[in-house]
Amino acid sequence: MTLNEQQKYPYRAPGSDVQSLKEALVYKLIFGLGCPPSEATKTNWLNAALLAVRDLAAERWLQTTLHLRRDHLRRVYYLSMEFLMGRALSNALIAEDVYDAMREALAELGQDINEIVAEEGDPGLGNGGLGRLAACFMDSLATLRIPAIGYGIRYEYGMFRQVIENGKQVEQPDTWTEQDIAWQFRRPSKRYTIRFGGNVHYQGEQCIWNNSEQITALAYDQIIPGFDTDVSDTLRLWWAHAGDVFNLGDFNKGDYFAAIEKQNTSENVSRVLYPDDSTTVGRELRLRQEYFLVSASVQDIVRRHLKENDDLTNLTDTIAIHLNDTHPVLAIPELMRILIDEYAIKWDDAWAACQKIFSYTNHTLMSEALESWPVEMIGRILPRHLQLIFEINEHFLSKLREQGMDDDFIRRVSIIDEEGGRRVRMAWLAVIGSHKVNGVAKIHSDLMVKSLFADFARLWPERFTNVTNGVTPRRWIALANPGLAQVLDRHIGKDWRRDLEQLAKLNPLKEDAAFRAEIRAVKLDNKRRLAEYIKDELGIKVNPEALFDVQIKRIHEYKRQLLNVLHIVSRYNQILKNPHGEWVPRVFIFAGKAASAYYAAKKIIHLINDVANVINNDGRIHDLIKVVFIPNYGVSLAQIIIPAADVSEQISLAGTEASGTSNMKFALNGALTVGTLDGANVEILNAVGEDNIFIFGNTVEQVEALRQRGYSPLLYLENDKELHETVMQITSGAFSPEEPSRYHENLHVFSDYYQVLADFRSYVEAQAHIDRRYRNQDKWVKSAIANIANMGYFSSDRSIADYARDIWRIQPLPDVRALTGKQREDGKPAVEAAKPAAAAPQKPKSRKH
Ligand code: 26Q
Repeated sequence: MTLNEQQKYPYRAPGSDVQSLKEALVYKLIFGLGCPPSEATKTNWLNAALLAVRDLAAERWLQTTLHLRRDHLRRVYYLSMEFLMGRALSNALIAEDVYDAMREALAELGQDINEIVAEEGDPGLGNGGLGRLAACFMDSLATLRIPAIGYGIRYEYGMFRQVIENGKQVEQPDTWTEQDIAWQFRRPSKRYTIRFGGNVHYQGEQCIWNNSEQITALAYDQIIPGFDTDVSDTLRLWWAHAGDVFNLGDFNKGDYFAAIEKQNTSENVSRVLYPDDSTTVGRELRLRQEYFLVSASVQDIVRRHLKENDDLTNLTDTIAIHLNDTHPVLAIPELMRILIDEYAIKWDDAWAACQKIFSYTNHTLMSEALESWPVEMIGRILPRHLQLIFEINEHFLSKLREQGMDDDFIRRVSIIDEEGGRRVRMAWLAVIGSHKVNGVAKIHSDLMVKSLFADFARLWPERFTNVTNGVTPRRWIALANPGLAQVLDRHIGKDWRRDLEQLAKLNPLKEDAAFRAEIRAVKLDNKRRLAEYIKDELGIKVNPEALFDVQIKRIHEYKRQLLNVLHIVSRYNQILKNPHGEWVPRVFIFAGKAASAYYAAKKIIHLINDVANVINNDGRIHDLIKVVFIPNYGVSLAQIIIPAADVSEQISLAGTEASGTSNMKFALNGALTVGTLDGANVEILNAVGEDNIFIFGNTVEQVEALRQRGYSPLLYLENDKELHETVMQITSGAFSPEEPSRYHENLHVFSDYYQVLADFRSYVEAQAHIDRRYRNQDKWVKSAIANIANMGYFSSDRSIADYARDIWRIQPLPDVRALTGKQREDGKPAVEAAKPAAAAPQKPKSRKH
């Protein structure tokens, strides 16, 4: 807090030593939660710990805000329909550097920190990669001292809970808000009216939007503490409240239930996350959700700007808004609406501002996942925005006509798709309204300008760029793999947490047998931890000495879990034929959710479980293969599984996986990748070297050539006996004897859109190569170390530094401590910079390693 603030409103800042934390825990239990310590449940202790560590973070958080307000600094706003944050407590303890102190404090109070940490639910406010990327980015933004606010929706029901019944996925509601999470601040004063429907008319120049249905967006804030810095950022999640629709008219008519019903439909907006990341559902409620997020956020952004500045003339200096995929792209017409209709700014000025302010990340090239909405639906729900979209399009197209572009080109780049029912192409709107558009891995960004956005890349080549994804080393090593973290600390120091390129120092240690033994021991420990989890959850015993082969991600045809299953079945067959061969015992581990309406993906889950059931119970193979499907994949489960993996399966059809991010987490934790030349695998290959990764399968060019020629899956069946046998077994019911036709027609192997059969042989060869390599443990561990050592580039800190420099043009905040030191004439550091002295021991020196 500032000096003035401290004098005016005296307070005692919390301490972070063991004794202070103990006192804080007990204080929070009694006075925060009204709970006698002797009767406290694990959840009570969890909430007390969350409140105590929140106090530690809150001061720096407010300080960041005051600083920004005073200096009118530029901020980044990251708009995303999804944030998969993972558990908050453990992360905050790491960021605040009080993990060990809190462990001791809890222990002295008779509590085990592991149990308390595990008590916290894992808010599943996202589908997969895109949502987790947003979370890694928030962590890096704060750590890099970049002033930022993430905006999202506080869904009442996040991603469904997955249970497996008789081999099949069953979805259960995720009621995460029932566990009252002490980490978030409710902000009753931050509320905005969001309008839907109604009609528009003009009064002179002025456009009026009337008779709309209205709901209220309420803010919930979460502190994002940066690691080893005095800066904290904010995640602001919006929650829908019916508020004003509870209208007097209905009440007076005595129609109490009509009023309640209306309230329910309005509040539906933040009720549930759409659990589908593959096809755009086209549901009206989803469109309402997108607008709800966008409208609340843009209103909040403009309000904040006007609080800190006199008018809107310098808006483009103070804000950068980033669109995480097209889901929040209505932010563009929403900002246009506010500037033009509410602040009477001229069209050209408003549009120029938008183009400076917005940037957009594309996460997929697959046409079925590209958003487009019927013109009719947007017109009904957002009549003013439809007008604005048409006008944006008209301005854009008329310029092209002036430049002499032909009709065919105009038709292709028009925001409105006129074929088969008029639709608004959201990606087109995003490209036209942004100054930068990026893909998420080199190959993906290249393909993006060659395929999806080829026409736009001809118009504006400089607009398109690449920012390869990254992952935060704080969660994905320090938290998930404490054993590895300790080894790293001992050998290369602690700085890798903030500067992941430090890992390169491990390269020479490959030759050190003692170091290799340490790395092996850590891996074995992690495998034991996972084996225990599998025993507890599934009752299946797996051998931690076996090779752990892992594929965990959304279940989707393009990710080709089916290819993995075909290999397992063919390996099973080979073992039965040659039981005394040199087989490396393997545990095949799967986890992942299928969209609830995605029939083929659900069938794949069923098949994995059927195959597991037969193989796991076949005594003839002497446990050489175990197959496990671990239910309810999410961030917390990933933290247990990834550090235990020997092999990471990244086997999507080349050209379909934009980047992948679990591939990075695995390699960073010393797993070797078996993968296609797709997404970030290509860059991982370059980083770790071809001896330390198993690449197989057709390239993007070969995939395309096969498609052009007319892909024929039968050809592969005819030419590969082993493959033929495997496919026939599955489709004739060898793994589903109680229902032999279960996989008759559902596996799509005969259309095989994702060319599973074409890559089968090369995949099986790569797997044989893996066996040979694994038998030479020394060589294997050297490769594992090569992976860890060369993953420095894939830190989300590097990604965010790229975005900050090339896209957002934003500087990190200066170190407040250093800055205030300079401001004083006597050269002494200002009090503002230091923690208040009384009862507030300065952050332990260990912070500065
Ligand atoms: C869209 C409209 C309606 C309903 C849902 C959606 C929707 C929701 C989520 C569409 C897509 C998603 C998620 C996509 C996603 O996670 N993509 C992944 O993004 C990662 C981060 O860039 C990449 O690493 C992955 O390759 C990419 O698949």
